[in-house]
Amino acid sequence: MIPGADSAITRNEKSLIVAYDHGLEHGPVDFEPNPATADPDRVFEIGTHDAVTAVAVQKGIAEGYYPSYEDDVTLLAKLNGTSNLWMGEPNSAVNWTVENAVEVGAEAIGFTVYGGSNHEIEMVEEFRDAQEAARDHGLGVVMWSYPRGQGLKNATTPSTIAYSTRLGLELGADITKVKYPGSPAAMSHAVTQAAGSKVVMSGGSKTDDQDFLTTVRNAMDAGANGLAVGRNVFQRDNPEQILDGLEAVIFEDASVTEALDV
Ligand code: FBP
Repeated sequence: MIPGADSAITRNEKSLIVAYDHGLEHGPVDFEPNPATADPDRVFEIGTHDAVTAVAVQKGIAEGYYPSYEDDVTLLAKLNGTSNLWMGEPNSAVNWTVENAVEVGAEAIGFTVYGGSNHEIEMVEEFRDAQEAARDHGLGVVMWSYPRGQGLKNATTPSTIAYSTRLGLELGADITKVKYPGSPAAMSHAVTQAAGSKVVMSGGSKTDDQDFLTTVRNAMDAGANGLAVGRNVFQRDNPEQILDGLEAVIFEDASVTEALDV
């Protein structure tokens, strides 16, 4: 990690990234709870909320929609991604280059690595190329570190999540995005293993306000640097309202009760 490489997508060392690559990763089913969010314009509007430090999208969405928001939204280019139609061992196609992302206006890149997959070696080598190109262009690097594959499908055990954050550190990510490992103690262990590189929590499937803000509060108390969230924001009827609460918890150190009241 290079201190400050991620400064474009952090505020006071913390991040609130809105992830919007779900149309590729999960398909249109993720837009059903809030159908307006099938329109990327709606999610870029959500991304103009003061709390949001970056919006993460795939190439086609960036090329087609980001030009209208470049003054108000920081772009995180999610470089690889695979559809839910793929039934093989976990893998992720590299869909655009860092150079192309820079042309569109990206200030950071995002890259998934499925540690433990039969494709881990090639994914890590692809990450190497992207990480080094990002360094050449002064872009921050966020790793979606999601161990899975073979006997390890969707593993969120404390030891696996600690290994996830460590992979991010070892391979040169500035920020590593991991699933919540289930308890503050487990998150704290994962943060320790990141050894000063940043850790953000993945939002996961939609939960109610109290549960979601409590998990985020616990992650922050365990030393996490924020959140990269999709469904728990854009599937809500009022995404801006939960962003008000997240802003309070992540940037203003508010309690859950205070955040529910903003
Ligand atoms: P959520 O906050 O909706 O969980 O999104 C985070 C994210 O990493 C997205 O960027 C991505 O589309 C999705 O989760 C992938 O989740 P999975 O691979 O576990 O289905």
